[in-house]
Amino acid sequence: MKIGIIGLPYSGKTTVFNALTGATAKIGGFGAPGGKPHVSVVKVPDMRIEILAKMFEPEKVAYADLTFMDVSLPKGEATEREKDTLQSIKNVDAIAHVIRLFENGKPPTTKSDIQNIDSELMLSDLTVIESRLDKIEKQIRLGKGKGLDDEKRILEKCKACLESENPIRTLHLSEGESKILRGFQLVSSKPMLLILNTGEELIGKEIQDPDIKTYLAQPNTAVFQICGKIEMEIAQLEEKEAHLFLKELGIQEPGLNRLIRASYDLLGLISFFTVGDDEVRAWTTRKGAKAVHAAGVIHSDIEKGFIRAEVIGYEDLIKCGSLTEGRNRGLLRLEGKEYEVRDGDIINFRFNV
Ligand SMILES: Nc1nc2c(ncn2[C@@H]2O[C@H](COP(=O)(O)OP(=O)(O)OP(=O)(O)O)[C@@H](O)[C@H]2O)c(=O)[nH]1
Ligand SMILES: [Mg+2]
Repeated sequence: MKIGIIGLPYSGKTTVFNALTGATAKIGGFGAPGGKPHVSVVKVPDMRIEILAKMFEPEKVAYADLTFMDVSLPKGEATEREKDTLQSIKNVDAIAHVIRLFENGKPPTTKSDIQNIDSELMLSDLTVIESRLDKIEKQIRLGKGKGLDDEKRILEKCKACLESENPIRTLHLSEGESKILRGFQLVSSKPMLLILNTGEELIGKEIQDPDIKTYLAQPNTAVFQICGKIEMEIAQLEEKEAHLFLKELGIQEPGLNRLIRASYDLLGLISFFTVGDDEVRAWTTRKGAKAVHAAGVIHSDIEKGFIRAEVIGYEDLIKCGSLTEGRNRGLLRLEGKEYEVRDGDIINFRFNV
């Protein structure tokens, strides 16, 4: 999974990026050298993996991972920077928009910052959609419009949404409609995590801002609060020291852990596990995914050759202490293709290639 961090200049994108990933990218100096976004891959912390590793003592332990991309771009023409930013986030799964809530001589301008970035995203999508609709109409005039009806209808629906100044993520789309739109990589259709980057004085206090509340009521939108500056400093300490520091400041959990939960919720993701002497591993899939699709997360051959899934819930396995005991108690059971995977399921896929 990939999350693109965007925001206005000096909102603290790189600071937040460093806080979340432990990277040491340069602050106040735009992007990485060469004009590329900063990229960092972090493992998704999960206590369950650690406990399963104790039970199975595997050769290898693999966590799910998450890629962050900080799209702080080099100084240049404002329009060029915008274009590059939009290009960079076309293939992310979610957008994290960093908003300055700390004072930097000027008080925060939350509402206009949110609107500013959203307008950019919407304008970019509108251009893509209008250009495609023009082409479709031309095809229709030439009598070659067969099979383009669905695409035209859904693009018109998106266009109307954008023209009423709502991002596409606020539309309720069917599975089929989403599929048609996927190829366009529309940036305002991506789930949005608003990152409220606060000053130290707001650590542990929930921000009460009516503009943020209104925004939050939209579908596919979530809010996450962090004091980027402090958490960046903490992320650069040794683990033990970091714990002490967090405690002292009254921060319950490092930003990364909280952010991961927020993004899993926002994206409707769950984890399932595969276990064995060779490897204990976490995988990510969507809430509501069927066993056969979860198999496809591991390998397309397992999806194609799916026979059955042997499943036990995480809590059940812990209660039983082993797979054998789980089987004896009937908690480790066989499920078919249509079984809906639950968060924490431990699965062994039986398949045929
Ligand atoms: N007080 C305070 N200052 C912060 C915080 N986060 C960032 N800053 C300061 O804001 C300035 C810009 O931070 P960056 O992280 O470089 O911001 P950016 O959004 O990546 O900036 P560009 O890449 O240049 O667009 C720096 O001077 C930071 O020290 C914060 O939480 N509190
Ligand atoms: Mg930056």
